[in-house]
Amino acid sequence: MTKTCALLGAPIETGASQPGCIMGPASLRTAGLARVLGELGWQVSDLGDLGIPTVAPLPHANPALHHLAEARAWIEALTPAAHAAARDHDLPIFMGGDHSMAAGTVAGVARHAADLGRPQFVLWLDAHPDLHSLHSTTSGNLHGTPVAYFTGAEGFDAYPTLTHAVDPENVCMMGIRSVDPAEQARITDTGIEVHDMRAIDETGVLAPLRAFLARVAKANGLLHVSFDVDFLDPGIAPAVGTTVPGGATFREAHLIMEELCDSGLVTSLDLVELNPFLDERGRTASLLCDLTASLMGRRVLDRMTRSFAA
Ligand code: HAR
Ligand code: MN
Ligand code: MN
Ligand code: MN
Repeated sequence: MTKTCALLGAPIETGASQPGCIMGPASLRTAGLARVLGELGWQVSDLGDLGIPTVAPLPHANPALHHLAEARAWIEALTPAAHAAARDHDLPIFMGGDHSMAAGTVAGVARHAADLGRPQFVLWLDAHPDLHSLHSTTSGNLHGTPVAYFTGAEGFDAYPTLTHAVDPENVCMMGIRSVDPAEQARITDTGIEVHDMRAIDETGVLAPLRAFLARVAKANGLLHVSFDVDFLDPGIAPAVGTTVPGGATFREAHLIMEELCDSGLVTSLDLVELNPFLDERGRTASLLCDLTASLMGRRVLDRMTRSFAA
């Protein structure tokens, strides 16, 4: 049966310090994401872009916070939209937008998992763990907070009440290389599985990924992949406001996507933090399309029939 994929744009940029992510969904469309997935045999529905109404500023005990009211409104819009997209399609793709949107997309897909009576897992591909609470962030940039929110951490009274938290044990992070002290403390407290870039240098990406996928399969879990552009090395992916040197290479990133494809376990995807204002002739948007194609079936060889035997 033909598999269905939805594209849903979330042009949010108020969670990041630099403007530009508002153009992310448009850039992914221009790069041909729908066409590429259609050529791979997916039935693609572009659901357009979500939006929020104009909101009044929300005061907060942490005076550093930027655009709290907008973040709250985006989560309110995204959570039911992500829930419906996960219910109605085999693989919804949420096109950002900055990473604050994952508070809503993951809350929504986790609600769908709960409807099915199955656990929700999250693979977090990022330079950053995004584990601040609204009280611990010192930059006040809310793209640094979604994982704490969707794992049910304290300190989110100003965000919509979370109905279905993801168990921190069901989260796996790869590519991490910029961690603030409050985030380190939360990693230690929760025991979230974090493979920083040093670990990837030591083991490669496949061993930790396969171990995580085996856990997802054993639990009959749903798997959401949240792909932050700054997971990639800035040399291949310049279109992001928060570049950190020493990121994933072209082949490390494709190998993760190819392995995820072979697993058949991925049920939803975020493509976030693409800032087209910082791109070079669309190369980062094109790379994201190609990586998504690897996740969704593009391959060089038909490996099932490949054989080195005589
Ligand atoms: N931890 C830093 C902060 O809270 C940087 C957060 C940057 N976040 C993203 N998303 N780019 O991963 O300000
Ligand atoms: Mn589904
Ligand atoms: Mn992020
Ligand atoms: Mn990041």
